Amino acid sequence: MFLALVASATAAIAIPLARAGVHRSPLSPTRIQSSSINTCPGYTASNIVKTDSTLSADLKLAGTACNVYGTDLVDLKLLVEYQTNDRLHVKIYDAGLNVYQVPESFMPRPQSQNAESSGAAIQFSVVESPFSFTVTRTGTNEVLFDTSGVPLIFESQYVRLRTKLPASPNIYGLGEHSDSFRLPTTNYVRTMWNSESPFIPRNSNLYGSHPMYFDHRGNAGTHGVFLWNSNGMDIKIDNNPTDGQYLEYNTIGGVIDLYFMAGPGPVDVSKQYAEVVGLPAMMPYWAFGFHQCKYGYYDVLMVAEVVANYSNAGIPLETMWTDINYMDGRKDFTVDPDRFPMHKMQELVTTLHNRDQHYVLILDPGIHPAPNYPTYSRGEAQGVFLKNSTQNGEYEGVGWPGVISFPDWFAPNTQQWLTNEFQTFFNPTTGIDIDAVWVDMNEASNNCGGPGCPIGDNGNPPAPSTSPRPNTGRPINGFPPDFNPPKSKPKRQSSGIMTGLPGRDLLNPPYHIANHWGTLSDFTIWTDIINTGGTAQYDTHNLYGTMHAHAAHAAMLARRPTQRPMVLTRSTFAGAGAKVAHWFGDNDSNWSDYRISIAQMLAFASMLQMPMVGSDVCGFNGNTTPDLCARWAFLGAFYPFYRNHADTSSLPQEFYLWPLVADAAKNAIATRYKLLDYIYTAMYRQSETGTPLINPLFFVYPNDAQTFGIDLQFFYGPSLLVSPVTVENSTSVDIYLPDDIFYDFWTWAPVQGQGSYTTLNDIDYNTIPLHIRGGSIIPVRNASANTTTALRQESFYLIIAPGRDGTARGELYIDDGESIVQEGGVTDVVFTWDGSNFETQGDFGFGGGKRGESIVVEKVVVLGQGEVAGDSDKAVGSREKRAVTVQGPWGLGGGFRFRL
Ligand SMILES: *[C@@H]1O[C@H](CO)[C@@H](O)[C@H](O)[C@H]1NC(C)=O
Ligand SMILES: *[C@@H]1O[C@H](CO)[C@@H](O)[C@H](O)[C@H]1NC(C)=O
Ligand SMILES: *[C@@H]1O[C@H](CO)[C@@H](O)[C@H](O)[C@H]1NC(C)=O
Ligand SMILES: *[C@@H]1O[C@H](CO)[C@@H](O)[C@H](O)[C@H]1NC(C)=O
Ligand SMILES: *[C@@H]1O[C@H](CO)[C@@H](O)[C@H](O)[C@H]1NC(C)=O
Ligand SMILES: *[C@@H]1O[C@H](CO)[C@@H](O)[C@H](O)[C@H]1NC(C)=O
Ligand SMILES: CC(=O)N[C@H]1CO[C@H](CO)[C@@H](O)[C@@H]1O
Repeated sequence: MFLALVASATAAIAIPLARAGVHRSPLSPTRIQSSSINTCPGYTASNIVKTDSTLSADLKLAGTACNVYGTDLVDLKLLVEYQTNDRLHVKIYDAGLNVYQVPESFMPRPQSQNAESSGAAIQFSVVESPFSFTVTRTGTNEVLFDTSGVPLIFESQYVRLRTKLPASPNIYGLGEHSDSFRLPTTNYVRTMWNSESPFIPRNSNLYGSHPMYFDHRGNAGTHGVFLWNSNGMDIKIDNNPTDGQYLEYNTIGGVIDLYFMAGPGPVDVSKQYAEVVGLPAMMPYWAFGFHQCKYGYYDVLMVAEVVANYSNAGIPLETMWTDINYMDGRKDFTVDPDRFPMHKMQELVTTLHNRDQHYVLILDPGIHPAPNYPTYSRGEAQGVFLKNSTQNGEYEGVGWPGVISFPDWFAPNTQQWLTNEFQTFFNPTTGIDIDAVWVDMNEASNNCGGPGCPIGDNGNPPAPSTSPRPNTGRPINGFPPDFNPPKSKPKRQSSGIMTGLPGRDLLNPPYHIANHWGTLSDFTIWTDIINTGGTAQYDTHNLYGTMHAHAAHAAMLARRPTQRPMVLTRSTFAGAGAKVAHWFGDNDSNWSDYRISIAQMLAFASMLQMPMVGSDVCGFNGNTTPDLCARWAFLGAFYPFYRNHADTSSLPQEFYLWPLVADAAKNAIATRYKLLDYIYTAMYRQSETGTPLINPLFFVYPNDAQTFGIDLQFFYGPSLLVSPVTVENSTSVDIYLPDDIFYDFWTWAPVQGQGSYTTLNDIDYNTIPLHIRGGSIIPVRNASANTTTALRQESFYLIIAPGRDGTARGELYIDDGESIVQEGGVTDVVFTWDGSNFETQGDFGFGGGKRGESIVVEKVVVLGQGEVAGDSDKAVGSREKRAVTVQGPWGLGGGFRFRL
């Protein structure tokens, strides 16, 4: 949630007036001093040394320094590594090794496997003077990257590198943003600077930074380019008659540390990117259940009431969340003694657990420096907080509890301190036994970022926020009857190697990135604050949220060492998916944000290797409407992470509140749950190989140019095409069907795609257009259930959807759903269909676990075999006629086969 906006409506927090003005102003245009930037001399390469798998060279400034946005560095080094046959690493860095580089402690860089350049899929070549380089695809000589357009600029506070692109390129990625999935190619700036961004403004930097793009060229292949640089930057995509089409990096620090991934297909690029930043973390099975949250559940009874109301409405609720309302004065690791007393919180969690439901609480990074607050005093004693750069005291900002100190994730005791706080407060017997944790505000949000804080412009210190706390006067005693069921000092920056050049202006660098708030430090930790070890927030700002989330992950792991932790974080950096999940922040209850949520999911899940993502269903800010919420309930059922969440100032939007929405949600959740093992299998595959669980259409049809821009339809898992209604009050949607055979998921009718758009009409609010791609075999649970635990007792059936060649293939992975090490064995099978023979092959190790869960396949239905093939009649009862059913049951204790 966003502090300032809420505060202005309901809370007593002081927002300096001048700053409030800043954040409403539009983007300040980047100041390009074009008169002098054109005089930059570039570099000359010399001493080129080649080995079978590397190339190195010295780069020397080729003339008089232009010093446009800092001081030109005279001596650079070039290092090129053919790391694998499909991955090329190109690094340009200062010979003195002073310039900041993303620390290995944050994320280790991938090791080179020393591939031979002669066998590599992409080739590097260098031009010595003026220095430039190209990367080309072996065999076709397609030029993928070419920096010869303008000279390299490498200054103390500005680095520029430009590559030529083909005309009208298909560029994707560069998250996090709320722009189109295929990025604009004219006058487009993607700024990387993590920021709290209420209403997820378009054309702006949002909560995360992932300087990774996909360049898809249809038949000519797909490649990816990742810049391993955490500094603030503008990535510009533009064209003009002189320079043609280009992409240009403009960073305010760091080095050029590029990874080229050769593809040749889009899925290959995703997998190769996972090799660079890490395979995504596997999530617990229950995390795919339906989640409910709202900022504004003002006491523990209300939380219980929501749970009870979901059961009464017959809408399965897997996990209940509580926002900052539970805290005492908004302080982490405390409970409001009146509204959320510890003993009632424990009763709540015990009851939820007895019902096989789960519970999650929020934490913010900022810690209120209060005298009788043990979390703070323990942290202070261990030196875990960022120090003020001008004085010896702690650096202070403003957050929900009022004044806050910020943990320094680079300090040696910070992890230990946080782990101890988790062990104490979330202790299963003496504390609150949460199942996952949610970390917010970690960009880091600072309601008083900028000189003059924490004393506001009006001269008053900020007051703690206690909003909203309506005085209900009700005693906190019994839950609703229907809730209980029958069952150290900072170091200076110049000391270290690669920790940052000395003498820079860390608050106001001469090159202004287009941060939507204004200056770098606005609404965040001042960028001149120095971390333990000597790096500056100026350089590490974009890592803050991920480091917070990683620390929470380690702390959760310490609590439950054998179980997969789930951590949901708002702020991310490239590679965060290796440990944590993400939601897309404070969107609006609005059709535009409903639509853009698909593009955001596509970029993160399919390209940026952060598959466990989703937007707040029904919208966070503002009031939703029943028709939007009903449609969103269904769309959200096809996000990997499915949570309804709203702001405190928004009207309640639990699914049970409107019959239209309840009806939609019931079918949406039932459909999601029946397909849960299918998506869990896809998630497992991504966590093992990087193969994405969500796919844009062009990942499946890379040569079909009509798919390249589609961001309102997507493949959920490898085989299910989701085509939601995207317009208010509409009951129709134009969908693109590639030239292939599909089957309507609901009616099983075969649908021949023509490589064109077709209009679907009469789409009720309690359904969503869903097509199975021919060539697939999908495992489905026979029936849905009220919890994912109960779901696992349901048997399976398989749907075979033959492709045009008559064959089909599918997979099913089953494990115990939560353990890091699967001691009970796993089932990981491939189903194949050759047109008449069905076969199952793989491992059959999962025996049903301690609860005796189902591993039975009841039946197999083969689509496209029935008498009414081609009929798209939706009449109930005609479905079975469209398929041949082969009745089991078969146990998945071993393979089974049959012939039709
Ligand atoms: C739960 O349902 C009851 C009965 O419909 C209603 O009065 C109450 O407001 C609901 N509570 C919440 C928090 O939705
Ligand atoms: C789910 O719960 C509802 C009531 O809360 C109940 O009517 C229904 O039978 C339950 N479904 C299953 C499959 O247990
Ligand atoms: C830095 O420390 C000085 C002296 O204690 C204090 O006046 C100032 O407010 C501090 N600034 C921040 C941002 O904490
Ligand atoms: C959606 O946004 C538009 C434009 O900002 C606004 O006019 C409209 O009221 C919003 N709709 C909802 C449901 O909030
Ligand atoms: C959708 O329907 C509602 C209720 O009838 C109406 O208030 C709203 O204006 C309609 N929206 C559009 C875009 O037609
Ligand atoms: C499968 O589900 C249907 C209802 O959806 C139920 O009638 C049937 O008994 C179930 N089969 C098994 C074996 O559980
Ligand atoms: C119209 C809409 O979708 N709601 C808002 C969501 O956020 C964007 C970016 O701020 C706004 O432009 C929309 O008005």
